[in-house]
Amino acid sequence: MAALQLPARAGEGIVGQRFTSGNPRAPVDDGLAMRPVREARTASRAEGGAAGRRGEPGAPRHVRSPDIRASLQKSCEINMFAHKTGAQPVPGSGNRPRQRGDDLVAVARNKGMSTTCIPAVSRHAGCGGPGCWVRPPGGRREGTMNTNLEALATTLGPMSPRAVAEFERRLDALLLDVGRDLATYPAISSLIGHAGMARLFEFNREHAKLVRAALRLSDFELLVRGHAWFVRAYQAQGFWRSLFPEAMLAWLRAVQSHMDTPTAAEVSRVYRFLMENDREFNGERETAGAESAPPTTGVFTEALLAGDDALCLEVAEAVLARREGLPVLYDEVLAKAMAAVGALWESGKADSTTERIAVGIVERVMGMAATRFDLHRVADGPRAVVACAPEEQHALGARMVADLLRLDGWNVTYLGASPVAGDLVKLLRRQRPALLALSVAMPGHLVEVKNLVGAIRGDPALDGVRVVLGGAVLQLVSERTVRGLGVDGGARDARGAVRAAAALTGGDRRPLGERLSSRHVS
Ligand code: B12
Repeated sequence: MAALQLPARAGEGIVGQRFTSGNPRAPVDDGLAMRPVREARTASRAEGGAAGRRGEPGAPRHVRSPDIRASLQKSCEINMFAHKTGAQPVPGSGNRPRQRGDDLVAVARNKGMSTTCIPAVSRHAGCGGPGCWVRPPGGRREGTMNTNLEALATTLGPMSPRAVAEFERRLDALLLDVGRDLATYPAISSLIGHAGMARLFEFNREHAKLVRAALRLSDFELLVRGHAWFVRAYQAQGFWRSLFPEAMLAWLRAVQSHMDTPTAAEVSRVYRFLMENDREFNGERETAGAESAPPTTGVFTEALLAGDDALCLEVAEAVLARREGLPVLYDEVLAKAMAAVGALWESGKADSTTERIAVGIVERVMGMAATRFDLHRVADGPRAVVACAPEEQHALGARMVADLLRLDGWNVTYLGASPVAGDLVKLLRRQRPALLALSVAMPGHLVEVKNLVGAIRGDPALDGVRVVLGGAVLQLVSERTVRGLGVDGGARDARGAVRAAAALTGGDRRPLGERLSSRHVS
């Protein structure tokens, strides 16, 4: 097999192609994250890689190891179970190759649940195809409020490095001032409705991080998308529409009183823009946030929202019984169910307890799933550190990436949520891993990524560390912005993370499924 031609580390103009997803319709879905599309496709066919699905020409033959036989038997049992309980036999148990979702059809019917939602599990994040409700990578819909404002917002930048630095330096003082200003505003309690002051302060803090990210990364489209999200989501949390221009006015005043005149003038442009276009940021008219309305949910999601941990575990077992069960469970069932939970929270249809219960159940499911595979440290495997970005609390995705890398033979150190940047760099110096995988959900934390990557690049001892980025934030930011962070690559799901890791570090080129199935223990 021809050796992979890896492009130089940065700036070869293929960042978009480095970003892999499990999506069969995505430009590159073959684990060859670093190659140009045409080359990657050809090689993928030659390797009988992920492009060759079962039953298709060029697909790898199904290796019937005892483990896989056990899995198949388990799937058959589920089909038989559904059959006996009077449900339709699961299609595909005969001649047709089994489809993703079949096992779930069986479980759902057995539970007397609707099956119309099942296809949700067979769709990949960001494919933009019918039924896909996750924003396609960098995608937005033409003619929406966002598109117009995003175009307009590009005229805001770039800001001078001095203005950006001063805004960052004064951020705590600005936050205090804005908080005080709004808290003493006579009508504040009517403006924040039932949300409470804590929510208002959270809004101020998150807003500050967003503006800081827009300024530092010079991405004003991100500012528009982020602010549109705030207006939509915080209204659903109880804020009144008219709070937003009031809050922007408080920021403008604080900027003008705390910053030097020339730099204040630059940053004021941002606040004037947000105030002048306030009516355009009306949550009602915001349609680009397609993620807020999943048309399909799925059995797992229904069970998760109902807090039915037993059913969640049952569905997960059914998914695990398939080939590539763990990656499918992670990327297509758990991640999508959690995105649906988030969409409901964002639109005010689910509260924070539903979200926390869902996190707890997903953690249990992951704990169960991990016992079915050999995830022990591979002493002689390549080393990886997997962590959230500093300040980032969304850790489930990072944990999934850590599990799949372990499954793929990596020797993983998992740090989880919110690592301290300086300590992370010290750990990298001690361990000298081949890979650092960083997970980010909130756009504000991209500044932390940029700082961290800067520290790594500036340290000769860390020359060999490749950095891959992933997480929900990739649905919000442009390729240009990701490129500007200095990372080596990335992917939109956990399977893509494994492929990108292999591609970046010259790892195993066998098809992912083949590599993963060799570590199935039950
Ligand atoms: C659960 C949750 C929380 C939990 C997290 C608990 C935990 N232990 O992780 C808690 C309650 C702490 C939380 C807090 C907040 N959250 Co929250 N949260 C979520 C929710 C519902 C699910 C996240 C999740 O676990 N998803 C499942 C994982 C598996 O998905 P994932 O991270 O995307 O990972 C997949 C891929 O991205 C990829 N991947 C992930 N990491 C990596 C890394 C690499 C290297 C690679 C290659 C790939 C990769 O593989 C994974 C598997 O496919 C999301 C909704 C959503 N759409 O994501 C909101 C969401 C992310 N949260 C949101 C917000 C606003 C917040 C809060 C500000 C407010 C709040 N009260 O909820 C705080 C901020 C916390 C902080 N500073 O980080 C918003 C962010 C919106 C935005 N545009 O900024 C979201 C999108 C909700 C929404 N729809 O509005 N949250």
